[in-house]
This record gives sequence, C-alpha cells and structure tokens, in this order.
Amino acid sequence: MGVTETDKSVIINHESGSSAEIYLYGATIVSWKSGGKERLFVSGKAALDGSKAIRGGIPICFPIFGPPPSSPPEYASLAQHGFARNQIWKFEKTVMDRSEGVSLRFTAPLPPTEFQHKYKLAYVVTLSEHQLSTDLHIVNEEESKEFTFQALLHTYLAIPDSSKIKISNVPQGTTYVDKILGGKKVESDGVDIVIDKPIDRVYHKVASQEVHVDDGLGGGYKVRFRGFEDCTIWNPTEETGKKIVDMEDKGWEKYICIEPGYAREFKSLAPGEEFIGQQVITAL
Ligand code: TA6
Repeated sequence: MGVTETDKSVIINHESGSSAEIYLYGATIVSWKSGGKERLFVSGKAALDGSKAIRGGIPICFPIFGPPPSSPPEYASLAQHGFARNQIWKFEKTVMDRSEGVSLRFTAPLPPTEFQHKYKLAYVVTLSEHQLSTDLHIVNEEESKEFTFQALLHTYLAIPDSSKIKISNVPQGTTYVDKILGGKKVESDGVDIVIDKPIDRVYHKVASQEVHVDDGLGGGYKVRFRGFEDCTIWNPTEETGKKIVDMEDKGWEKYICIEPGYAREFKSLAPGEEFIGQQVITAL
C-alpha cells in the first residue's frame, strides 16, 4: 500500500493489488488497474509530454464542455473542453491511506489570465479494491459575482471489444442531444445501447444517476454519479475514429466513453458556494 510521487505523476498502490496513476498534467488519471486488468484506455498515440490533452484515461473538462459558447468573451475564446485538462495541477495531500481506500487530493493552478474569475478547483481521487471514485470540487471565491461553468469527467473505460458491449440503465424518456444528428434533441427509448455506428450523445438529467456497461464477455462497469446530472456517451467507431490524429489504429474498439458531468447548461454558483461532482466507477 502506498503513494509514490514521480516528477510527472502520483501513483497509488492499494493493498488489494489495485493501482492508479494520476498525471499532474491535467490531473488526468492515465491508469487504473483492478483485478489484474487495466480499466482505462489510453491511446498508444496519446501525447504524454504535456504538449496536448491526453487521449484517454480521465481528462477533466472545465470550465466548458465541448466547443465554446458564443459569449461571454472569456468563455467564447476557450478551446474545446476548456483548459483544466492542459494545466499542471498540484498534488496537495494524501487524504486517507487505509484498507478501505487510498484517497489523494489535487488542486488546479490559477486560470489563464484572460479568464478573470476567482474559483478554487480541486480533485479527490479514491482507490479501493474494485472501485475508483473521482470527485471534482468547485468553489466560487468571488466576493459578489456568480461563477458559471460546465464540468465533466471524460472517462475512457477500457473494454475488450466495443462491438460486443451493451450500455444500459439510462431511463426511457431521458432527453439527449445527439451530436451525430447535428445536435438534435431526442428522447431515449430505454433500450440497451450498442456500438454499431458512431455515437456522441449528451444525456440530460439522467434520473438513475447510474449507467451500466456490460462488456459482453462477463465483465463491465457500473458508473454512478452525484452532483453531476448529465452523462455523455461517446465512441467514434472507425468512421470518425480514423480522423483523430492521436488515436491509435482501431483504438475505438478498445474503449467506451461514459462521461458524467454538468454539461447540458452552465451551472451557476453564488459567492462562496461549492459544487461537488462525483463519479464512482465499479469494475465488475
Ligand atoms: O465527449 C464527447 C466529445 O465531446 C466528442 O464530441 C468528441 O469530439 C470528444 O469529446 C473528444 O474531444 P477532444 O477535444 O478530446 O478531441
């Protein structure tokens, strides 16, 4: 059991044999092993040198998700998914180191100078035998202004073969924005989702707060979320995956993105108010 710091990452080893590695670049979790298996997909072509967001693992999207809005200007000029995934975070402390779990806290640096907002962004990663919990804490530190943001954990879950998986537990009637259909709003039919064509959907207010992935080979994941109300499901398949420059060949067959977040609109915090968005992934 223990926590090891390297110049670029922090590694957790739990007594059960599970482990996780968190890069300081973006506080991106690049590895989570449990039951002797790697549970996160990272593309073999991912840049791991801080030159661009890491293609895989769990990048953090903040203060926007997706392309920037048209206003206000300091949001409109942001890059897709915001800047948190490109910042160098600080490992603040070990919060807990016990057999129940090992928990680390990271804090983000100040925002870029163009983004004049006072907030505190922290990330708590907790590892136990079969579970990885990731909590994003956002505090509005303005004296009298509200702070608005979107936030999302862009989790690339490793799977043996995306053509065999079934995604379930998104309630029938849940509205989603289908980016493949140009942003059309659709109602979920509640039927299990399979990956036989590109999928890029932002499900709004998922009442179950829990999405299941059956890998079709006896394993899978349960992804629970609290605070976060929305969930994106993304797999480009070969059709669009081939165009992603840092995607390894056939990488789309090896992952499914299940991404809890606050993404359908901007969340507004009053001065001093805190938002906590939590994701708990259980490997089955
Ligand atoms: O979460 C899904 C998504 O927004 C897709 O639309 C897709 O483009 C993906 O994220 C990857 O974004 P990135 O900026 O990491 O290339």
